[in-house]
Formats: sequence, C-alpha cells, structure tokens
Amino acid sequence: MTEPGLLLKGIGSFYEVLTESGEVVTSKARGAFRREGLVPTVGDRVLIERKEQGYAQMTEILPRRNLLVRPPVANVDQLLIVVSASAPEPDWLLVDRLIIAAKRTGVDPIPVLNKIDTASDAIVGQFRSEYGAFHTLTVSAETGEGLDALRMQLTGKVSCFAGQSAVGKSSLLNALFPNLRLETGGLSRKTERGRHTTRHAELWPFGSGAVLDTPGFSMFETECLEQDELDACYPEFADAAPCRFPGCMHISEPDCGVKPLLASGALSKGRYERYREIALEYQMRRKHRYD
Ligand SMILES: Nc1nc2c(ncn2[C@@H]2O[C@H](COP(=O)(O)OP(=O)(O)OP(=O)(O)O)[C@@H](O)[C@H]2O)c(=O)[nH]1
Ligand SMILES: [Mg+2]
Ligand SMILES: [Zn+2]
Repeated sequence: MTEPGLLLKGIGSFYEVLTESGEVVTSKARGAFRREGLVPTVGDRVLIERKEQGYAQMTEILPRRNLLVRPPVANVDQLLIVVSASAPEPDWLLVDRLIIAAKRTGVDPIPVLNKIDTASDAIVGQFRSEYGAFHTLTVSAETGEGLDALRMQLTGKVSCFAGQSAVGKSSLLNALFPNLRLETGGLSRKTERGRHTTRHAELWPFGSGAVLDTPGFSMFETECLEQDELDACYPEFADAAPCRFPGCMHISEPDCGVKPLLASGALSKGRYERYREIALEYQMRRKHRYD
C-alpha cells in the first residue's frame, strides 16, 4: 500500500518524508529513479511504501508544479518577500522584481513588512499603498506582533522567504522554529553560506505544509518577457480598460488603459515608476534577444 507524502530533506540516499498523518518517515528511493534521470527534490510530493522490515521505499515522484533553483525546491506555493520598516531602507525595486520572478514561477508573492516595532506610520502607509493589490503581512520578529497571522499564512503550504540582507528573514524563521537557530545580525551572510554549502536546504514541517529553512532566495528572471507576460505579473492592471494598441507598454502610447489607474489610486505612483524601469528593461532584452 502506498501513501502520499512531502519530501522534507535528503541525506545521502535517504529521504525524510512527511506523511498526511504528520509522521516523518525515512525512505529510500527506488533505484529506477536514477536510471530515469529523476532526482528526488525537497518539496516533492511523493508516494512511499512502508515495509514490514527496514526502510520505507519511495516509489514515485508526482509531477511537479514548479521547481526553484539555488537551492533546489519543488512545488513552492508562496514566496514571502520581506522588507524592513526601518534599516535597511526598503529596496522596492527588488520587491517588484521578486514579485515578477515568483509569478512567472507559479508562486504566490506575499510582501511582508518586518520590524513594525520600529515603524513610522509613514512607512506602514507606504507599504500598504504600494502593495494593496497583494495579500500582505506586517510583522515583528522582535516583539512577535503579527506572527499569528504569518503562521496562518504558512499553514498547509510550502513557503520560502526572500529579501535583501538584514531585513530579518532569519529572525522570522527563528521566531517560527526555535530549534532552527539560524544566525542573525545581517552579517550572517558569509557563515550562513558556508554552512549551507555543506548541507542541502530542508523543509521544516508546519501544519500540513512546510517552510524552507534557507532564506535569501535568488531566483531572478533572466528570460525575456513579452509585454503581455509582464502585464500578467501586475494584479493592479487587471482593472484597467483595454489599451488601444496591442502590446501597449503603458508609457507614452495614446488611449492607454493602465495610466488612468494612477489617477484613481488603483496603481501607486511608486509601483508605476518602477514598472516603467522594468518594462523598458524587458523591451531592451526583447530587442537583443537574437544577438
Ligand atoms: N527591531 C527589530 N529588529 C529586528 C527584527 N527582525 C530582525 N531584526 C534585527 O535585524 C537584524 C538582521 O536580522 P537577520 O534576521 O539576520 O536578517 P536577514 O534577513 O536574515 O539577513 P541576511 O541573512 O544577511 O540576509 C538583526 O540584528 C535582528 O536582530 C524586528 O522585527 N524588529
Ligand atoms: Mg539571514
Ligand atoms: Zn497601456
């Protein structure tokens, strides 16, 4: 009898699989995986078969919804994109780029404002107006404020954290998983990287879901996006009236449906200004696509 599970972690040729009953079962991969070129990956939904004696066997890797690289993790549901309410000053352009990368990978982006214990009203207001089209969270790893809502958001899903250095990704992971004991301080870069080269990333079970223990995802888009593909990464644009020209970049074209969203407030000025920068970049890439 096989049962479904979530691959949390690989150690050599053994894999830890979280079953639906919440049990973690150490399993060996079927030898045929290697011949078939299949690499069991953290986040994989798998089938295992328990044995009367010895280890359970992983008999099947179910089709993946997506696969992130560096570190490899499959079937990611959501990316928590962390920014700090105080130092370091938010890099909104990075947030917007991570949103695009997530959406293109089929991952839900969730902007998270951390360090709200140090926040001014202005920064909270700005964050809310910039990302009003998204599901957002405001939290403090320090005081624990907002962590219940974060926990609810994580339950039943496979989640990863991303964001610039020192925004508090490791602090948030530590607050959620006290046993994790990640180094914090923002200067942890080097040591964390050093440590992570000696072991693979692993998922920490959370409810029926799990959270990747490695913050600082870099999953940058290098592919060439068509204008309509870029449009699809901006939920704000969904309310726009159709533009007169197909492939409208919403910059200087007449009868553009997107630009009126600025006046109505459905699209923030900051989001639009950064959008222009990003759109022009993709236009440039499309031009040089075959160089
Ligand atoms: N006041 C306050 N400080 C925080 C909060 N969260 C984290 N910090 C501090 O911010 C600094 C950086 O936190 P880290 O958790 O190391 O940040 P990081 O995002 O993991 O940084 P890298 O590993 O370099 O990417 C540390 O000194 C933390 O104590 C918070 O909610 N409030
Ligand atoms: Mg860290
Ligand atoms: Zn337009």
